[in-house]
Amino acid sequence: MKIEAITLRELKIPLVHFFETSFGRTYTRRVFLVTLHSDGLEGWGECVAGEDPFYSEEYIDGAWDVTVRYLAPAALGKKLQSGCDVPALLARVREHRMAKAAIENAVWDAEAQEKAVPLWKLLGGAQREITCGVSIGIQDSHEQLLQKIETELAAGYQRIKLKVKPGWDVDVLAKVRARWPEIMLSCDANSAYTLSDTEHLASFDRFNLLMIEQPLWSDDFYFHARLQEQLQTSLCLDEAIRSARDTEAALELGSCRIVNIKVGRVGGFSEAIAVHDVAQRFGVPVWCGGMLESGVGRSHNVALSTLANFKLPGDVSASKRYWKEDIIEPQVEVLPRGTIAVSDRPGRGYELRRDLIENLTVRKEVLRP
Ligand code: OSB
Ligand code: MG
Repeated sequence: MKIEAITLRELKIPLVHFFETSFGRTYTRRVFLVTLHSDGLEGWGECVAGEDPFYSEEYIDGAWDVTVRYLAPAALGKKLQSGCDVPALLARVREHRMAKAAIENAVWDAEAQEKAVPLWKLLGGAQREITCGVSIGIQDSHEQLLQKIETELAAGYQRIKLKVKPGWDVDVLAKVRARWPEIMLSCDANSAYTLSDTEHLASFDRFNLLMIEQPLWSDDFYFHARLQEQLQTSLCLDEAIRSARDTEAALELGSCRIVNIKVGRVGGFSEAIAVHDVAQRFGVPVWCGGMLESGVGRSHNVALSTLANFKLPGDVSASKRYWKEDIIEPQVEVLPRGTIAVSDRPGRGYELRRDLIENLTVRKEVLRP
């Protein structure tokens, strides 16, 4: 396929409920979508960068800028066979993985349509139903948190993940465990602790957590390995894993026993598959993380989660947990048993609601060779 034009779009969509992590609170998601135009086909991708460079160094306005100045010009006018060809095209630009992923994933999205196969099959998926968890942000009170957990468990979600930070951790986990001794429970610190918190983090062992996600620095493997030695609970890395090479380094060092894969964080589907394969070789399970995606990114996360080593419930939850109306049709729905059934339709398996997308668009730029 030849890339004839690329459309960038920013949508502004209010979240149904604010989302708070150790780095801040979000009420409205600025959604950055990329559309590739090729031979009458449209491939869509989502750049999952946040509004601010707090989760990682990428942020929407920076991603937009690097896409306009460098990434789109490197792709425009090129003839490609598949999504696998994209990393080489963009390799001259260092990092900016979320911006690159939006373009690469849009190529995969178009390729699946062109070949009339479901995207999940094109990626090498093997599971017809994926298991789902939820990530629950820091709340204004313990009561509100318990109420939220109750709602999500009633909806069928198989794993509850709580955001934690110093001051919102042991008391919260103790209350949740006292009420639900058996549920699959994990926590995510988004780098809120340091090695001097080792004893404190070791005290989480009594909560029988599935994992503690990214407790230490966002770029660290070595000190996570030192911490892992001191804990019974498995560590999981999110922020620190940016590539298959990172995954190999982390697993050789013993920095974690579980890996979170976010396709944006690692730069696109090709690298996400490579991360998955490395973890599989080490016998380490992976799960699909989330970045408060709109339906475009969400449908891509669903497709990725069908690969065989996605063995733990992901943060890939129903559209309605995030949005009053998602921009795809049907919405992503979670069955009462806590799974999403994967569609056999060609492509991403969800249609775009173009009128809604148009109405939500606050910025648009069309780029040509
Ligand atoms: O660390 O997994 C994270 C959201 C934004 C940034 C980072 C993270 C998250 C989530 C939400 O945990 C996952 C989701 O429901 O999309
Ligand atoms: Mg995380």
